[in-house]
Amino acid sequence: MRIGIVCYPTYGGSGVLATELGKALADKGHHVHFITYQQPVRLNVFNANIFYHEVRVPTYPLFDYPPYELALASTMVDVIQNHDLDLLHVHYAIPHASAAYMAKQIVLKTGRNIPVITTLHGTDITLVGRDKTYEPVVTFSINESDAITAVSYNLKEETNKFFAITKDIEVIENFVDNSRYDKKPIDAFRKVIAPNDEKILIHASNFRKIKRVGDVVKIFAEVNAKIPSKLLLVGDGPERRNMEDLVRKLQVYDDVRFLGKQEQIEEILLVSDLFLLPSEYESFGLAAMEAMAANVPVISSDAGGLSEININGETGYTAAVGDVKTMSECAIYLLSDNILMEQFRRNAKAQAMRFDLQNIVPRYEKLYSKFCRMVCEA
Ligand code: GMT
Repeated sequence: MRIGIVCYPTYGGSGVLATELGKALADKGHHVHFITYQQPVRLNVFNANIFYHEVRVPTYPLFDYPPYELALASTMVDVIQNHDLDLLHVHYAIPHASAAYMAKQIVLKTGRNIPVITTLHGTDITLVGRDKTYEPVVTFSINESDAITAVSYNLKEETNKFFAITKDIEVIENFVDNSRYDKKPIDAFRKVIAPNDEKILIHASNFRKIKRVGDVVKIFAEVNAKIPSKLLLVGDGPERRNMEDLVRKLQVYDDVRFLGKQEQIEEILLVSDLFLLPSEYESFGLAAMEAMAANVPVISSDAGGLSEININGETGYTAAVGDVKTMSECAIYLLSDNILMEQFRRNAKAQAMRFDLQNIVPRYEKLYSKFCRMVCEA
């Protein structure tokens, strides 16, 4: 098939998932056309089946707000027509679903009905989309999509709770490419971070308030008081500065490393012992799933879809949002018991295997075939 994928090209989970999906589809022989305003960060391989179309937004002195959505819709039309696309798959509703609706209407005038599949990822529904500024357009464009998917049962529920959705939402969970983690941890790397064999705790996110990185630091300070340990903070964002202050205030500065944005996160995860994700909300928590693929158990909140992937007492532990005490106790308990730790590592990997790309990508292919047939035959 010839598939157009629209996503955010940045480090966020929705862009990562969309890019990994495109790469997996290209490996299976599909032609994948990425339509984004920048080369997606995970699009770092050459594959003859992958095409990249940059959305350019011309500026003009009149525009305080350059109309990105129009440029995106026009680029979609161009790619649909000139590359004979079979379908468009847009990731993150805002503004991708409404731009896709517009593109669909334009090509409809030329007698072509292109199926549009919208995948909801989280904040497009739970945070941004619910805002009255966007809600009517989000509801409309989701309903106008030929198929809607959500990355967890929780997100499906949240979407139906807050929007008047008239179609069934299919849950297709996020996936991870376990083969990327099939390598030996680099001992020298672990030695640099933890020269005295300290335990390595890790967190990765976009450092937005919703991630509660402050809780990560507080949990680490509790652990660090009992167990020799290091904390790796991967990513960057608005809370970074505050976190630097907090690690100083809690006097753990020497044991915390801010690594910034990292492309090769698997190398870092493979030397880690415990992943922390105490978020206020996660529709899924792809970062935690990537940790599990690297045999790393997870201590997380039980918000949103997190308890669908992090099984309490099996792949790690979950606690209520903000319950730093329980999360710290669980971390200390697990890190203190090598046998339990080994079991949790195996459980985490088994969970990641359940969410392996080999199991999930065929579900998207099935959906594509179904909607291509339905829309073309209509
Ligand atoms: O977590 C973020 O702030 C980024 C956001 C995104 O849209 O890239 O992540 C969302 O989508 C990911 C991929 O489906 C999910 O794993 C994250 O849980 C979800 N984030 C939230 O729901 C807050």
